[in-house]
Amino acid sequence: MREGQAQVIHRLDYQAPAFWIATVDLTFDLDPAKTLITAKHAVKRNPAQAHGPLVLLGEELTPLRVLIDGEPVSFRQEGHELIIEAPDRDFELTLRNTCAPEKNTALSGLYTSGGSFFTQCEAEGFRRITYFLDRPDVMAVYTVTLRADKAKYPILLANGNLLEQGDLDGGKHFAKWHDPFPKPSYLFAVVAGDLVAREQRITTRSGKEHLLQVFVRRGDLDKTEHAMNSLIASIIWDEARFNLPLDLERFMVVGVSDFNMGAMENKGLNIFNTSALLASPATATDADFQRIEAIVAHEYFHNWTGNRVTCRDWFQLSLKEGLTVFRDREFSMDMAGSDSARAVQRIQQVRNLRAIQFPEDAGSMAHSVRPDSYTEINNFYTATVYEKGAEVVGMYQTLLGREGFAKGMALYFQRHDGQAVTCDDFAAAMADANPDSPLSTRLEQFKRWYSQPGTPHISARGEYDAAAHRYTLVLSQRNGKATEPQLIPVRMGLVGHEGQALPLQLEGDIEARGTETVLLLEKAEQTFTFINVLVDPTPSLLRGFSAPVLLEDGLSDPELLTLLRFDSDAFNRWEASQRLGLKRILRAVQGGHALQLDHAYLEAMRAVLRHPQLDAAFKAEALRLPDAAYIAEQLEVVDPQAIHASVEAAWDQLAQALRGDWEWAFEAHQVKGGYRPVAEDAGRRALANLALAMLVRESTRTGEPVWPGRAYQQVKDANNMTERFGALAALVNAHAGLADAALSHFHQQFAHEALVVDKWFMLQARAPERDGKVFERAKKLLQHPGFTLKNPNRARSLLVQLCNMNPGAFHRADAGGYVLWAEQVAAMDAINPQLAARLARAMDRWTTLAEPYRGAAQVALQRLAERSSLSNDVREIVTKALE
Ligand code: 0A1
Ligand code: ZN
Repeated sequence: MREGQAQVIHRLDYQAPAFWIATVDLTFDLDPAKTLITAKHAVKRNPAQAHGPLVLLGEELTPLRVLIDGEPVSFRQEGHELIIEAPDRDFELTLRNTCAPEKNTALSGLYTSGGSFFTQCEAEGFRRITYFLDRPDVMAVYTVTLRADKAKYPILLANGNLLEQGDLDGGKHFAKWHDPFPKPSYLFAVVAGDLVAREQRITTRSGKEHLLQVFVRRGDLDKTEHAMNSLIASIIWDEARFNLPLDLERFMVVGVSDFNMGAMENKGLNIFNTSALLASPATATDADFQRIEAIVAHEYFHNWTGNRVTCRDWFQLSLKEGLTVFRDREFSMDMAGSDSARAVQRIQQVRNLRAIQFPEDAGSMAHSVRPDSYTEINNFYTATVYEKGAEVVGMYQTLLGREGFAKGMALYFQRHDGQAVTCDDFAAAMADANPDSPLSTRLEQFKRWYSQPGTPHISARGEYDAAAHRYTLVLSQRNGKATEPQLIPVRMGLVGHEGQALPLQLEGDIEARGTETVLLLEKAEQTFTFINVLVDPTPSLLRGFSAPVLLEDGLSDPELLTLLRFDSDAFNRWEASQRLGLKRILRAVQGGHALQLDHAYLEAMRAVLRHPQLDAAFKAEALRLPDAAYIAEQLEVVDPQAIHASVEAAWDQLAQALRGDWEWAFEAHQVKGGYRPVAEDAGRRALANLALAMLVRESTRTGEPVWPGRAYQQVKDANNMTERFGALAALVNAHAGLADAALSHFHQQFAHEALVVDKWFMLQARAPERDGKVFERAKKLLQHPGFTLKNPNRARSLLVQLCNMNPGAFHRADAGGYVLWAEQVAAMDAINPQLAARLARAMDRWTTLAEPYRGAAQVALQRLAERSSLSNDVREIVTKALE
């Protein structure tokens, strides 16, 4: 638990540090119970502040000695501060302290996992290793010596290059590492343990040789090939696309099973959650393979966007995160290959944005991409900073074009390599590199994307004047959380009845714009008049989701069906499918009646499924119904059970009406031959899995045994995890009679594969609720011998899946979900505050709930808030929820 009162930190209070630390020399005597750290720092005063003590930060540390230029000096501790009387000149500071890695269940700082040592220093973990100016604008060159028992910890790693290693007395050994690049403390890392490595030597474009290593526990080496391939592909891509080479002789990646996030970009020594690193066809699904490729790339790309150029302060987090997510998305799209596969990636990004970031931006934790204040920075590793931040970077590219964007990147590195900078610096580089672009004259307005929270609502109304051949489009924007209009790039086209892409000519323009253009919506309301429009068009707006907004264009069903059939933009074709489904679900929920899908909708979905040209992956996305969280965002008062009932009814009816088509789809999309994690095969498996889910659902409803039997057989016989897990999910999600038998078979088969057991928990916690059975089962699983709050992956698989991702099971009229939530947040908070705070966010949107949920949620929140022992992390979330 934290000492002292939690402070609110404000962006505008930023001040440069009073001291700089140029070099850091650290020695670790590693022992799980008590590790001794000796630090030598070259400290310089910031000339702007010539006097005063040196104030270092430290948490959960025991200080032993403080020396200045070799002489003991007096110091005092106040809360987390170590206050040292310091001379008015440069000096060498020596510190000695201890910490207790095996007691560190928060997984921030130095901790043990599976008998090895790991560190996690972002955002403020370095201060849990030694006293330091633990802030990202203090950049130092590090030299690190690790000493440890040789038999228990044969591998000793730190950032940079290995200078020396050798044996010591008493069965110990040492390794000395030096990282030539100045870095902030949050990028520091060490690893020590009994690990094995997959190695690969590569030569990059410049002719330089590099050693790539992926370290994992013995037994996991056969699951590292995909990560290594992804790393090599990332290195090649960043050099080709952005001219950014690998700057290190050695690049190491390490897997750890206890980790709070996906992975961490420590300079030259990336540390990964095993769930974001290990994959084999037998244990990982297509989605896992894809996620691993993206995360390996993400961490690698941070080497430039984050490490070579870092953040001045934590308010600038999106400077590195939004940009790096943008870069990993571009990479994944290039890796996916075909236009259709790229569109599917975009669809998945947007689905995720809408299900997670939109609710965040409308809820109690709403904040801008560059927040103005925080209490606990760990709470700001959010979908807004990452995903909306990436959308903002994507809008630069939309406004500047790919080449203009690349020029902006080049200028950014030319100006800021080796510096700690701000989002304003990035924006300035983009604009200055493109002086003639629409961005440079509107930069201040564009920057509102960084400062204003909330999702802008765009409303669009079109009118066709047949006599004058004019089409008038009125676009307006409003944002309940912000006051100033934002600069919104609207990529669009006009589609004729037969699907023709109509030529676009705006009144007042000298040149025609082809069949697709980007309109700039910069005012609260703006009118765009297209001339020479020969037929009544259907507008296709926001193609590729060109801005992170909610669009209300009032399109009729026939218009949506036109777009679904003909739009040249695959994203908007998908969007039309979603809108058709969404409308029907909302009508039922708002009207308070049972959902009944109509013939036109069902036939449209059948046509998508049977379409001779569309790719399987696209079909699987178009046939999926919108997520409950996104549906809820369309409503002012949310009844989670009404949404759940409508969505379930829609699935039932799709399963029933298209039964013969699902059978065809299942048979026609079987992938022959060995497993390959490539987009085309993955698309076929995705559609076959959806078809199987529909068939098992329909058979379970009618009591017919064939498809559940086939699914059960597939759980037993599949030669890859995607098909095996797809079949298991089909049975569990349909509440089929064979689900239990399939679950035990699966558990038995994979009992020793922790990541697969996580899937087993997750599936049960996330199944669509029916008669309270899912909730009851999840509650029972809390007592399962394999369950623990100490392993973040396991805890998330059950609790986050249930509370944050399964509204139908979580929101109960008897308040049971909220009671369980409050208990588990409190229990987890005593172990791992960061993780507890994630779970606490299940209540972000409680104020929009209908009764009796709203009242019960408030009571649960208040009860939790009354506890005196809450961490800053959970306290901030709960306080904001109750504000
Ligand atoms: N910078 C990492 C994410 C990360 C953040 C915090 C962590 O520990 C609290 C760990 C990882 C990334 O973007 O990949
Ligand atoms: Zn990142």
